[in-house]
Amino acid sequence: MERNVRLNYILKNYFQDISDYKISTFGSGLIHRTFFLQHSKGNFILQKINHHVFKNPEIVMQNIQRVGDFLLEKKYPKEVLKILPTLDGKLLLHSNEDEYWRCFYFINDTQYFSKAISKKQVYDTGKNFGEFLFFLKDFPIEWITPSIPNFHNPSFRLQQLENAIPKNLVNRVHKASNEIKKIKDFQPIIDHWETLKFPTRVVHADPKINNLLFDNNENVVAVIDWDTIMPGNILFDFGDLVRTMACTENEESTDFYKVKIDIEFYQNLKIGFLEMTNDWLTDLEKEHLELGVTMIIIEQAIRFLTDFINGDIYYKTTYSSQNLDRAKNQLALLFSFQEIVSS
Ligand code: GN1
Ligand code: MG
Repeated sequence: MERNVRLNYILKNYFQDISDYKISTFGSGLIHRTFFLQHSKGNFILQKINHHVFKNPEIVMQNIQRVGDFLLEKKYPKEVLKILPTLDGKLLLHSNEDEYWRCFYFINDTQYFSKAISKKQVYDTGKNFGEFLFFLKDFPIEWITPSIPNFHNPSFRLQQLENAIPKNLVNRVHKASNEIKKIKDFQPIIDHWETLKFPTRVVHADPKINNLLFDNNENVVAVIDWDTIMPGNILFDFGDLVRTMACTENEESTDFYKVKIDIEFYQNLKIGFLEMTNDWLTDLEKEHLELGVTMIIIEQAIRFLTDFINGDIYYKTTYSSQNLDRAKNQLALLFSFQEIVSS
């Protein structure tokens, strides 16, 4: 179908009148296709869900709805994602071309960043994110269905890499040999992590910097991208914040020698995060915050490298070695973090 005809078909499911609207691509997500839609009814985020990644989009939308209702009831003081249902009342549109679409109300007067810009910003982020988790602390785990099984599981991800190497589907393994070796050196730490028995909590699972909306004063207005909210280990959430907020370069940077942990940012983030979580995290969790950071960074490096070896089937790319570069970037960040924690 031609682009406009197709968009009109999608929009007709959401609005009676589609004679006048503006639409443009939006954001920097690596999974879905995201659009900013301006319509007389308001501003919206229209998204085509990647259903190869999220194999059950209905579950994703149901989770989001339940989390939103819960946060509203608890009087969570920040913005809550609000779904615009289709005209016939559905949270999700399954199109005649087997695509899955959804629409959210746009949160106006906000901005997002791909790299933190100030100590205040990272402190606030730690605190606000801690607050988000605090408000979800009593969310009944059985109300939510994991949208991606084994999403944060470094051993499982390492196994996926091990499986991809002998297949060598697109003949790229030789280009990744240094990174494969560096990753395999982490096997003992990953094995140790597996032996630790952390509590299962409701977590966000993708709290990277560009999943936070800020106002013009750098205050967090909303935690967005709730697709992966699921039962899990809170240390991955803390780790992902550090991975993306306390770094000197964003995850797309290819100036690998510049990719480092900013110690002051890291400390500020941790102070903010603990302000909201210290009272209710277990000692085991608090003792392993740093290991959580190591685990999420190594896991992210593994995921990018595996996708490079498999031929870029998971993450969006714009050039052929991008996933390899992303893995290199994450490994540089990991080594910088290790230097900090061992000094
Ligand atoms: C993906 O779609 P986006 O950019 O929010 C990924 C995260 C990764 C991230 C790396 C469902 O998130 O796990 O950390 O890319 N989400 C999924 O930037 O795989
Ligand atoms: Mg995401």
